[in-house]
Amino acid sequence: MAQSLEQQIKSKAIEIGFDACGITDSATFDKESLSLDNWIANNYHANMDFITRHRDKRKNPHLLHENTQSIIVVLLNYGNPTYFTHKKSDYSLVEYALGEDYHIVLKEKLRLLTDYLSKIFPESHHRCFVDSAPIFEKALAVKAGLGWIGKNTLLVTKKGSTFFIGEIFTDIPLKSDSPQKESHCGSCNKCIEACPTNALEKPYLLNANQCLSYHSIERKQVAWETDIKNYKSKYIYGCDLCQRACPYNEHRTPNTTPELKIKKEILNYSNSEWEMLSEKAFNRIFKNSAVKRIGYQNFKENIRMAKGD
Ligand code: B12
Repeated sequence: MAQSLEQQIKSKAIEIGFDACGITDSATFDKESLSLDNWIANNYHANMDFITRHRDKRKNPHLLHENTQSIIVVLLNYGNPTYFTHKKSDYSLVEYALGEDYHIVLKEKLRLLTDYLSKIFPESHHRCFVDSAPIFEKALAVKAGLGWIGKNTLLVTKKGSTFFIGEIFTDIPLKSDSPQKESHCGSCNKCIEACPTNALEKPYLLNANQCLSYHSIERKQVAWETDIKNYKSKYIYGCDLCQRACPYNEHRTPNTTPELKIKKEILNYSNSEWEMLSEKAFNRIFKNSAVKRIGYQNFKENIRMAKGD
């Protein structure tokens, strides 16, 4: 039997290297917008001003890309489960940052998929996004049937949560997948218990002011805020504690994307090599990495904090 158009698109996405692909419509995000407004009103977003802007576009996908009929959502596995047992240093970077910048890696793959769409529908228009636009990316993935929102607020699948989310807004009308209706977290609260700063105030609610990932990646100034300084963590970039505690991540498979493999210095550097890291070495190691975005000074400060100086 011939494959449906939707099946062909999904097969192509897998052929390109994505791990999952689902399709959903472009309806407005009314419920999620309300949650976001409350979240911001409670100042849970800390200093992430970008999240307070373009809320109209976040709510209504049509304002982001005119005539959007369908949204193709993809997942890309970034898991590197052997990192912890193989690394030489006590310090850690989060798994998503061990290889090259995911924004670029995903966008290149998404472009291959839009080339394919344009071949079938030469008159069609598309836009690709990865973590850089006002979009409810996790909610979109749930709507496209790819997983559920876990108590750690991340998109979780039965194969774990170490997946990036990317999407294509297109004016091609496509049949939507059934949304994932239920959470499979059950009575498990391991992610909440694992957070050393109680950033997960309750299931599904993250207070960024308390989140070590926020502080180590998104803070504007070099110095850490005094009230968070007491929490010792060996992470020098981001934090994966709530993900590592998740039982669904126990059996996650290593990613198969060459660009997301662990850079050799990240694996082989000793404590003292990280502590003595020069700006030149920082720029070389993190040349094509998302880590470069935080800058040398903030990265050094993260190392100083992790060392406990
Ligand atoms: C801002 C942001 C952050 C902030 C805030 C995190 C957060 N939870 O919002 C900080 C800097 C802390 C952060 C950290 C991380 N991030 Co981030 N981040 C984002 C970003 C840009 C926006 C997220 C957002 O909209 N937050 C606003 C709040 C309101 O949203 P929310 O917490 O999801 O709230 C929703 C739910 O709580 C839900 N809700 C509320 N109540 C209830 C009740 C129930 C029962 C249910 C089911 C739902 C529910 O409604 C809310 C609105 O949708 C997205 C990209 C994007 N455009 O979506 C990436 C994104 C979420 N981040 C990502 C990653 C990888 C991370 C880190 C793992 C990185 C790291 N290792 O350090 C950590 C994880 C920390 C965590 N537990 O969330 C990935 C997650 C992929 C996945 N599998 O889910 C994303 C999707 C980027 C991408 N394209 O791949 N991030």
